[in-house]
Amino acid sequence: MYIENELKFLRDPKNSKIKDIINIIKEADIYLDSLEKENRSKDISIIGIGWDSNTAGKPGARFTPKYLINKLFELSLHNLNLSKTIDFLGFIKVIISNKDYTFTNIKYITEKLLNIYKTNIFIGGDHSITNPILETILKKYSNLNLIVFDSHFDLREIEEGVSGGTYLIDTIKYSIKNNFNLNVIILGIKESANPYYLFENAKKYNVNFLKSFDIINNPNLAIEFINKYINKNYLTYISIDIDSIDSTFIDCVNSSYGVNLKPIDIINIINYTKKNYNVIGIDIVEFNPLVGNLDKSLNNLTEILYYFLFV
Ligand SMILES: [Mn+2]
Repeated sequence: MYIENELKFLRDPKNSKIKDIINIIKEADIYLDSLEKENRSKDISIIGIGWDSNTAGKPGARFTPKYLINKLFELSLHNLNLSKTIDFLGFIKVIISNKDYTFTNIKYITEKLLNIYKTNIFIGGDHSITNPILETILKKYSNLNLIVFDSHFDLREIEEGVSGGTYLIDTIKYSIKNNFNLNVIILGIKESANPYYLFENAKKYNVNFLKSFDIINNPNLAIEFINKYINKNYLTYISIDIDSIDSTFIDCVNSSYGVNLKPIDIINIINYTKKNYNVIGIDIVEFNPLVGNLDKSLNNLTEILYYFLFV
């Protein structure tokens, strides 16, 4: 054979890749409907949400799901005996600049996913997508632990326009209004990223937080903090804002704050939480492939997702 269909540099038939064990679902709407109807339960879903119309910075996070999925699929699989099944469902339909349509869609799909999957992985998008996901989870379970990796509180009170910096205050207000219990733990707060009144808002709304430098100086502190403040009777959701990661590792982000958490710290904290508490969902938000060094940043981000799924 002198000509091949594909350009190949490595011919290793045993080079098993992630995409070989993930179920790539073609007709996800029909698939989810039939699973729901038959009351079937499944392990893990992965779904993209390419929404970035709420960013005050440079748009681009809408492209993250595609890049991240492609990168993940090409990684090697170190263990063929996976006990869990993973479905990649595709991308939630978004209409850029139509927030009502898009958020209604996110809620509609999230509700279905909660009925079927034990763990759901949402790949954003800007941080505003976390709001419709959390509102749907709270509506179903009433109580929830939320662990956030973020340089920001996202408790801003803006006068006009849209911003990713308000998702948490919006969700907390929704939770209070409906008598739900949202127990918030933020890891990675940077002083230089938050005006004084947000520290006051954190206090006012009982948001427990650890500063970035405290975790950098003592990574075990984050685990002690989680054990202290988590409610063991609640399910847990994790939200990873990429701006909590040191720019040496990931700089594909609109608002970068230099010295910050290392990917290995985040991997260890997530792994501990996953093993000790009931994590029903996780999102990755605010990664922007249109700024920074994409190759480097994507490698580091994919590692976090790989270790959450396979190790
Ligand atoms: Mn942030």
